[in-house]
Amino acid sequence: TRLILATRNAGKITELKAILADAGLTHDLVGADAYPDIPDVKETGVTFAENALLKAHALAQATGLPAVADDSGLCVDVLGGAPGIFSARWAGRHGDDQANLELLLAQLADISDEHRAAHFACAAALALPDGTERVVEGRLTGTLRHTPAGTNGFGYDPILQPDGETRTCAELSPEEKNAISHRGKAFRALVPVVRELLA
Ligand code: ITT
Repeated sequence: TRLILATRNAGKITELKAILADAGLTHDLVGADAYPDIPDVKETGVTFAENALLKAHALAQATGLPAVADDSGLCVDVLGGAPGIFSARWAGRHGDDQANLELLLAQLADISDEHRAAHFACAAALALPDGTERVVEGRLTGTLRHTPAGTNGFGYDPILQPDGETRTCAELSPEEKNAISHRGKAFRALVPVVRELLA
């Protein structure tokens, strides 16, 4: 059966296909980019979980198929958790990863290494056309570099160095990132729920 990945972020779609297939899910995984006529839902929630549920429900309703959604972001301790749910549009234009990363580095320019703790957060939601919903969350903690390093991944990956690592997320292989990432943890926790509800 078909399972919609309710996101148009290419970086997320690549990671989700690998994470879900590695976890043994045999569904036909189709990104929301395959449904260009379905409008983007307004992300009016105030938490990752609320926004993930909004996106999953919108796609499940519009397609009549089960849908999973990812709402995620980077939370910086010294900024009180910002950019958080605003991570995709921190510098103003939605999805401008380069501008978002550069603005954040500029805002943290005077912050010393011992105060650069941050984490990636991901809420993974499942919605069925009948309105059934589930949501689980995952985190990856680390510290923020002063300069970007690495070319893998997307978004803020070049500046987040996971705890216990000497490399940034963008210097990890896709397999290494998925094994420890917020997204890997959240969606691996969602897999048994998908299995149970879509049996
Ligand atoms: P969809 O709503 O279509 O899923 P989006 O990019 O708008 O796509 P979000 O609102 O969840 O998704 O924003 C997530 C942002 O957080 C994303 O644009 C990145 O800047 C950042 N982010 C999330 N996960 C990340 C990761 O694994 N590595 C680096 N940055 C990440």
